[in-house]
Amino acid sequence: MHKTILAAAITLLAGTGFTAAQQAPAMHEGHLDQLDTDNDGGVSQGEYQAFMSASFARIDSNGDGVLVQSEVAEVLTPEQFAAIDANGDGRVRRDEFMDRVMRDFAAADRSGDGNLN
Ligand SMILES: [Ca+2]
Ligand SMILES: [Ca+2]
Ligand SMILES: [Ca+2]
Repeated sequence: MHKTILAAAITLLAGTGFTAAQQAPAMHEGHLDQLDTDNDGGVSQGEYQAFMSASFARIDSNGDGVLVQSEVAEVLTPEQFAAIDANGDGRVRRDEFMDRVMRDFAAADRSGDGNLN
């Protein structure tokens, strides 16, 4: 799950200002490199959070702080959307989104050191 949402977010943000510092973002195995903004070889919780926060803002095309199915249609499958929509009201608030992706971060951080690498 975390990989699909993350991959969707990276694809979405490729070519936007967020990745402007990268010349030709590698879209292969090295996905996480794009999130490693301090280039220490790992993606910290803060780096991940900043990326996902930017992703949320990017997906929220009308800027009302809530994602609805029509906004995520090109990014997430209905199943992914439903998984993020914790209370099942068909709307994903920023806190629902961040809660979900930060739990994905924790799940992905197998070594538990607060860094993905
Ligand atoms: Ca880093
Ligand atoms: Ca919205
Ligand atoms: Ca909701």
